[in-house]
Amino acid sequence: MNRRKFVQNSGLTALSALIGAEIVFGNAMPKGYIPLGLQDPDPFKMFDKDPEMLVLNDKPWNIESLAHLLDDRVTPNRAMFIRNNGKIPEKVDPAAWTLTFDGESVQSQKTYSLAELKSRFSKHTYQLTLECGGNGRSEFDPPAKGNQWSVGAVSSAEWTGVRLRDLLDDVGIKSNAVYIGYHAADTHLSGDPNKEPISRGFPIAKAMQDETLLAFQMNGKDIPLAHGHPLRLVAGGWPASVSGKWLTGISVRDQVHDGPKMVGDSYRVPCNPVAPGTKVADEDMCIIESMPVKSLITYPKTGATISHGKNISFRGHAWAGELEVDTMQYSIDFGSTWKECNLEAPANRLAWQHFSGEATFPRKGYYELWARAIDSLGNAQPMVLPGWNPKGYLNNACHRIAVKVV
Ligand SMILES: Nc1nc2c(c(=O)[nH]1)N[C@H]1C(S)=C(S)[C@@H](COP(=O)(O)O)O[C@H]1N2
Ligand SMILES: [Mo]
Repeated sequence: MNRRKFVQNSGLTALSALIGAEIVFGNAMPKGYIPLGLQDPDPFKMFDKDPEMLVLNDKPWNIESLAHLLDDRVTPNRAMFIRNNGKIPEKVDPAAWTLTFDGESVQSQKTYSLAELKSRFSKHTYQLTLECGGNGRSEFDPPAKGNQWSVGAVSSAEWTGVRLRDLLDDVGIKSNAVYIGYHAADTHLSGDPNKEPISRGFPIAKAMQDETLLAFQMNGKDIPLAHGHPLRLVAGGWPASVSGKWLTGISVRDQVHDGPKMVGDSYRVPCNPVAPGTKVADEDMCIIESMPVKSLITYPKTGATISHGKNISFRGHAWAGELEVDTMQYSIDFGSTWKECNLEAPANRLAWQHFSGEATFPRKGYYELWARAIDSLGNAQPMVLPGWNPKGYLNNACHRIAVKVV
């Protein structure tokens, strides 16, 4: 029975128990009425998120983080954005969970229990940066449909699991394998059980990387439900949409995977730059692979006030998809001049890198601190919005914070 029907059919005593307090004038409630206290679950409590985070959508749940909440080196659950395309599965039983490998390019279909996965293959832990392809979408003009993410759809947690590669070796794949596609237990918003909300994937070469995991832990504990409990595909450095949550299947394909959100404008951008608002033909759209170089100032919080004569210490993280960040720069004069600041090596490949520095301001007044990362191939973040695309992906413009010196 669905929750709404259950609540509607419950008597006063049961409703009071659900709310956790006696409904004092309960006899005056219209029949079938759902008390507000049960209509609006507090998403911050439900998902254990920082109450400062922003709910962009509740059907499905999409919750954005803020730059200053992402200050930790390893992102805790409390500050991690949630991006869902469908409904979070309601019944998750790790003891009965299975993962099935199928598709044109497996030797034969094979199913593993979660327990088997954990006991038979070696465990690995990596810190992996996951950024939604649509992070930064809110700045595009003409605007793009979809969640209006600002800068907070990125995380870098520690994921523990087994290597997808080890499983593919165990299953046995044919030499014509080119791509994998994931299948998951979340359900389509329409309620149609035969429709997948999302089923994406990546080329075999990405599947074979050491860091591509079938993860069952995040930050040393069971993965929180909203982030894919009990099993999740995690492939850092690519749009986070390839990291399938609530993983139930992997199809090994002899062609580019064609599940929902692999085609059309979804996670694809014009192969060559186009003028804003252009209609782009399907064959001129390319699948997003490695994410572009980007950075985030996580301290201080934008709007910081400091007294004149003091230096301001700042810090944050930088990442560059499959590449490393090579140089980190900052500017206090709207990008006219840049100075280099400290940049650390990543904890491992595909983890974000920490930067820190001290800025000196010449006199009292309003300033902006801008941060710019440059990757190992010399690509720098653009100071303003990069190339327009129909769905507003890949905005890697420099992050900026406001600073007042008084
Ligand atoms: N099964 C499933 N996996 C999914 C999604 C989803 O809706 N269903 N959303 C994807 C998208 S678009 C993103 S950006 C990331 C978000 O991961 P998070 O919610 O753990 O931060 O999960 C990806 N994996
Ligand atoms: Mo995403």
